[in-house]
Amino acid sequence: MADKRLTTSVAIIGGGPSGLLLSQLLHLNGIETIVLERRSRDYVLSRIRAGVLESGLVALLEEARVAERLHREGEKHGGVEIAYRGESLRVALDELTEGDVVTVYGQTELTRDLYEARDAMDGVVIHEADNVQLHELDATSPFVTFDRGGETTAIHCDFVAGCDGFHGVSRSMLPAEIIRPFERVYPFGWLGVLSETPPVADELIYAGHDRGFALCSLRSRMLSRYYVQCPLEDNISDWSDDRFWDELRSRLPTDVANGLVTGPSIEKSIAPLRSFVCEPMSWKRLFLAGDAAHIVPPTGAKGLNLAASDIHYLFRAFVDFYKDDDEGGLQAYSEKALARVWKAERFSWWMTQLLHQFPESSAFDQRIQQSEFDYLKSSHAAQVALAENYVGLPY
Ligand code: RFL
Ligand code: PHB
Repeated sequence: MADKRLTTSVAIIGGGPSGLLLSQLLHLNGIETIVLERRSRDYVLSRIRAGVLESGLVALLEEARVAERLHREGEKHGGVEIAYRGESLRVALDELTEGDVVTVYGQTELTRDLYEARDAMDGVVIHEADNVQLHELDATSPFVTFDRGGETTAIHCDFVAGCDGFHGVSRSMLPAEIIRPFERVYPFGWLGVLSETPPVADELIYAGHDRGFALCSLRSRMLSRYYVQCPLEDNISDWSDDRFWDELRSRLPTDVANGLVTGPSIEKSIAPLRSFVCEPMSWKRLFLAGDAAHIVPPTGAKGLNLAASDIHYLFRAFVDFYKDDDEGGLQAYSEKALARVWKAERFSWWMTQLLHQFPESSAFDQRIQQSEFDYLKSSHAAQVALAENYVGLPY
C-alpha cells in the first residue's frame, strides 16, 4: 500500500533530455505531467554525452521555449571532416543539403536549460525516486509507484512515458510475447576526454586509422571533447592523460596532430558501443522514447537527435488525444517513430563500420573499408547521402 497518492495525466519515467523535453512540451499545451528520476539533479548534470544537434531538435527546443542560450552559445557547423589513413575529406553539409547545418551544444547544457524551464513553470520533477514500478498498464488508469525518504508514493495517471534510458525499467514491462529486440554489440568502446583547451579545428574531425578510430569534437572555443576507440576491457586507470594525448595524436592527420593543444583532462570516461532497437515502442498505456527504446553507436551523433524525434511524435500524439479526443497519433506512434529510428540505426552502423578497426577484420574487410572511403571521396552522390543523414532526415 502506498503512503501517498498523486494524480497526473502523463507519468514520465526518467529525467534525462527525453523525459524533460516531453514534460516541457506537454506542460506548454496544458497537459499535466510528473517526472520521476532515479538520480539526483547534480548527477544527471554531471554526465558528459552528446554534442551535435540536428536542426529538427533545435526547432523542437524552440517550440519548448528553451533555445535562447543555445542560440547564443551554440555553434553552427556547415561541415565535418572525415580523415582516413592519411587522407582527408571535408563534407560540406550546408552545400550538400541546401543549407542545413548542425549545432554544436552540449547535452549537459541542454539538460540544464530544460531543468531551468521546468523550474520556471513549477513543473514537477521528483529526483532520487527509488524502486520505480509500473502497474496496470493494460487498464485505463495505470499507476506508478516509487520510494523516497522512507515513503511509498503512487502516481495515478492516464499514460506512462518510459524515458528512462537503456538501463531503465519501462522497456521490461512490454510482455515477452510481443517484444522483439534487435541488437549488435561492438567489440570496442570509446574513451572520451573533456579538456579546457582550444579545439584543434573549427569543425569536427572523424578519423579512421590503423590504430583505431578517433574523434575531435568541442563544446566551445575553450572546451574540447576528444575520443579514441579502445578495447572493451580497458579501464580509465589504464589511460593517463599523456597516454591519451599520444594515442589521439598518432591517429590524426599529421597537420592536425601538430596543432593539437593538450592539457589536463577534466572528465574521462569509457562508453561501450551498441546498436539496439526494441519493437514495438509502445504497449497499451506505455510509450517508450529515446534510449529506453533504442541505442546507436555514437559515431553518427544520432542518439539524442533520435530521442528528440520520438518526443516530437509522442508529444503531438498526446496533444491530439487531450485536445481533440483523437487516439490516432498514439496508435501510430510506434510505427512512425521506428521508421525514422531504423534509418538512423543504419547510418550510425555505417559510420561505425567505415571508421573503426574491428579485431576480427580480414584483409578483404580492410580493402572494402578503404574502397568505401575512396568512393565517398570521389562521389558527390555518396557525400550527399552522408550529409543528409548527418544533418538529420526529416521528421
Ligand atoms: P538518458 O539520457 O539515458 O536519460 C534517462 C534518464 O532516466 C533515468 N532512469 C530512471 N529514472 C527513474 N527510474 C528508473 N528506474 C530509471 N532508470 C534510469 C536515468 O538516470 C536518466 O537520467 O536517455 P534519454 O533522455 O533518452 O536521452 C538519450 C541521450 O542521452 C543519448 O541518446 C545521447 O547522449 C547519445 N549520444 C549522442 N547523441 C547525439 O545525438 N549526438 C551526439 O553527439 C552523441 N554523443 C552520446 C554521445 C552518448 C554517449 N555515451 C556516453 C553513451 C557520446 C557519448 C560518449
Ligand atoms: C561529442 O561532441 O561528444 C560527440 C560529437 C559527435 C559524435 C559523438 C560525440 O559523433
